[in-house]
Order: sequence, then structure tokens, then C-alpha cells
Amino acid sequence: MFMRIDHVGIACHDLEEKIAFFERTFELTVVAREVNEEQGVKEAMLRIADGEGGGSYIQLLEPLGPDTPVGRFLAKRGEGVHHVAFGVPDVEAALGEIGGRGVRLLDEKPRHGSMGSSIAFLHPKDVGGMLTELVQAPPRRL
Ligand code: MC0
Repeated sequence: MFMRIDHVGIACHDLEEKIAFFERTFELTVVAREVNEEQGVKEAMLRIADGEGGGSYIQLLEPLGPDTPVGRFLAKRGEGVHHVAFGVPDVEAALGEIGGRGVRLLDEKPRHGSMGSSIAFLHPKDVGGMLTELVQAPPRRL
């Protein structure tokens, strides 16, 4: 079901400051930036590697406000790993299979994710405390 780790999402207070740190320290490059109003975030994707089914990335996330998933996470836990996202070939099919195995779905239907992907989240309490995202990359994405 999982083809790769698509990205690790990291919550931060200051996106520009954190991008500069990752570029300077790990020699990574930002390949996409987006404001996702529905998810309440401003985000940047830094490419780690390319693969057949899609790439893998570090995703830096700054909340658009305190009353958003990442805003609440920062207030409660501070900066750090917010979620892990796994690449799947078909997010809707994966949701059906995983939901059928008793895991609570935070999204019944896929939503818009970074770089044109379709995404859906699973409840962290049902996945060992890890907020888990499913990602279906668009066909052309590297
Ligand atoms: C909350 N909890 C987490 C967590 N966030 N555990 C692990 N990782 C996280 N990121 C825990 C809390 O500590 C709490 O446990 C319980 O889950 C309920 O959380 P809450 O305090 O009630 O907080 P809420 O109301 O913010 O809800 C958490 C929930 C929410 C995960 C349901 O954040 C959500 O629906 N997230 C999915 C959407 C999302 O995160 N979007 C932003 C990234 P205790 O033990 O205290 O009860 S968007 C994105 O990443 C896009 C752009 C993309 O990848 O393309």
C-alpha cells in the first residue's frame, strides 16, 4: 500500500527562518511553496530525492493562525515533527481499505495537498501517536 515516505511535515513559527536553516545546514532546495487556506498553512517543500512513484521531501509548515491544526500543535507541543506522509497509488482506495481496518479517517474524501497532490489524514491516536497523511502524487510529478 505504501510506496515511499513522501514527506515529513515539520511545524515551525517562522517559515523563512526555517527554510534558511534547512538550506544552509543540509544543502536542500525549496522546490515548491504554497498557501493552503483549507489546511490553514503556509508551506514549503524541500526535495530530498526523486523516485519512480514520486519524490520525497521535507515539508516546512507555518500556521496561518492559532486556530488551525498546526497553530494548535505549536501552542501545545512547540516546533517539531507534525506528521509523516506516505505515498500511495490511489488515496481513495487506501482510505477505504484503512478505514475498513478500524482506523479513524480525518478526511473521508481526498483534499488538495502540496504540488497538486491528493491527500487525506488518519487520526494520530489510531496510528501510535503519529499524525499520518496519505499522498497520491499527480501523474507528472517527479
Ligand atoms: C494533535 N495530536 C497529535 C497531533 N495533533 N498527535 C500527533 N501528531 C499531531 N500532529 C493529538 C493531541 O495531542 C491530542 O491528544 C489529540 O491528538 C487530539 O488533538 P487536539 O488537541 O484535540 O487537537 P486538534 O483539535 O487540532 O485535532 C488534532 C487533529 C487535527 C490531528 C485531529 O490537527 C487534524 O485534523 N489534522 C489533519 C489536518 C492537518 O493537520 N493539516 C495541517 C497540515 P491528547 O492525548 O492530548 O488527547 S496540511 C498539509 O500537510 C498539506 C498542506 C500537505 O501535506 O500537502
